Amino acid sequence: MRFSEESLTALYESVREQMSEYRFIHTAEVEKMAVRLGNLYAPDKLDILRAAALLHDITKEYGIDAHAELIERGRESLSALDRLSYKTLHARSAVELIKEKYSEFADIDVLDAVRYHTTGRADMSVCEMIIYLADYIDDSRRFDDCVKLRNYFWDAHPENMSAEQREEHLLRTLLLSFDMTLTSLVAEGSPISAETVSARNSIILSLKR
Ligand code: DGI
Ligand code: FE
Ligand code: FE
Repeated sequence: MRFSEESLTALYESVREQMSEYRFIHTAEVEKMAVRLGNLYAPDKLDILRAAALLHDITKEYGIDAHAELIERGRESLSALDRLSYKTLHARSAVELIKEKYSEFADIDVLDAVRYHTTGRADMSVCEMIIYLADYIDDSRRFDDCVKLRNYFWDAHPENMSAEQREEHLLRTLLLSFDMTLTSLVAEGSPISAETVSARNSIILSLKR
């Protein structure tokens, strides 16, 4: 274990103080779901997954200026398109806040899982996929797409699959999630980040191999 039980408990309490009760309930549920998925896909990375889950939305309730300040402090720039896709900014500002304030958890696997939890990206690591999916299907989510994806994933009983089938099932579940997200972003006239498009294309390629 890279992160001790005590440090994860302290992180849980610290994160609770940083956000609204509503956001914390979601965060705690993402941690639980990440552990469930981790037991299936990455049992040696449960501590990484718990830290990433607890930290993934740490800046979700910040305004756009606070996101911009953190992101620019991390020597990254914000395009006009980034500002328009403001719902994706918290994943980038969270990475900077982790480096500044929670440096003990600033492990590359944690940072990347947080960084890509909203948009995904091409060739996602197993930790990135688990945090992305746990965030989508945590048990507190009631939106139709979330319920649909949760049922799609669990009703197939991944725990009974071979390693190969289980891997493919994860990719198919992510593909469905990107299809649903892209469909709703298009329906509302929102910009689509290039990372979301690359993530979907990359999964389609992986499934063809
Ligand atoms: O932070 P959460 O609410 O837990 O979930 P999240 O980090 O997955 O954020 C979801 C929001 O982000 C949702 O309103 C859709 C939006 N989003 C996801 N991908 C993109 C996006 N918005 C834009 N503009 N472009 C994207 O590619
Ligand atoms: Fe988020
Ligand atoms: Fe979230």
